[in-house]
Amino acid sequence: MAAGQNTLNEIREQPASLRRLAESYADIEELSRGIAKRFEEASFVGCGSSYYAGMVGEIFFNRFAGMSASALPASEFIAYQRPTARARLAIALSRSGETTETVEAARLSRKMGFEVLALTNNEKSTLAQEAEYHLPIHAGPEKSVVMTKTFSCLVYGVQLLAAAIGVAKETKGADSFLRVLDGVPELSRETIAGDAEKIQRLVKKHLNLRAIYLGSGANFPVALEAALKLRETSCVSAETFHFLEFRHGPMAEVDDNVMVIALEPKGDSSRKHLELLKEIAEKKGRVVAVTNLCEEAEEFGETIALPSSVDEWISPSVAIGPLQLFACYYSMALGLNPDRPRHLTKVVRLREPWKPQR
Ligand code: F1P
Repeated sequence: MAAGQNTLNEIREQPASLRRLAESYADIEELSRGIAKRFEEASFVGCGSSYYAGMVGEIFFNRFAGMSASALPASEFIAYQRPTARARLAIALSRSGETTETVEAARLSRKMGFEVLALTNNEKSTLAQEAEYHLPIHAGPEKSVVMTKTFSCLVYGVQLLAAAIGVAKETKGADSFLRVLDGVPELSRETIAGDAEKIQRLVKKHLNLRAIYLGSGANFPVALEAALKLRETSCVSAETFHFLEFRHGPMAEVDDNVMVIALEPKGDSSRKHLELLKEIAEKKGRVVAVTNLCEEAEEFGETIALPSSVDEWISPSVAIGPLQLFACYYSMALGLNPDRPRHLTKVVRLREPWKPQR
């Protein structure tokens, strides 16, 4: 199979994976009601892309599920998390369900008296077997080392779960958000079926520039994931900042050797974000905005279009698609194979699992 074909296929398969997930989560009300009743806090843990999906989960749980939530890389959770008096659910995210730190974080959670909910793409995995609750993400097999459709499914899974818990708790806005989430598979299809040739042209135009990604709110972890995709597939460095933090230092880096990829679905802070992007362009930075505010953004930069109905809340499981394509084409343009990046393995297993001294 040609280099990159697995990754490309898996990116394109994600609307179907998301649809399968939506169908299978149609009956999560009972689990959600149980969580709503029994737990006050949620701790998301994972590694790499799965950790970033957990960061998305933190934001949606705080916003819609009416639970106080936090996210940590599994290794940091093992090192620094302490028991709490409040009823806590640990939510462990992992494509493989076998990553050493994530499995150990789940075991430690249970020792500390938390219960564990696992979201994985492998029902037979250690994590799925050891957790009190397991929600499969139904992404289908992923051959590429890098996560694409599994990331989108993890994100969509935590969005659906947050909304369903919110409905059980009668949290403001949860009901209508759950209905809007129905549209995600179709919006993802529309977005990915967009102008692939344009993305390839943008890659050629911006190859070998320094890469900076910007995002805000629930789209900040998506910007982290987009940058990680570029790093993993193309072996280049890529930084990520919260939108308006960019003026507080990083702006000094901007010149015509810098591309700024901005994740800007319409949202409450769009006007402020567009002002910043304009300033970056005035300093000769090359702006590429993933946005549905195309008319405004095209005054100073290039755009990758999002469907008009995608707002900042629905965006995380939709807008990542074209950025995955960008990273994949970038890698191929450099003559690399995004399916099997150097130095990376699909599952990180530590030879001697690190156990905290407690
Ligand atoms: C986590 C992960 C992946 C990454 C790489 C190594 O895996 O960090 O995000 O792509 O292949 O492992 P998992 O716990 O989600 O299986």
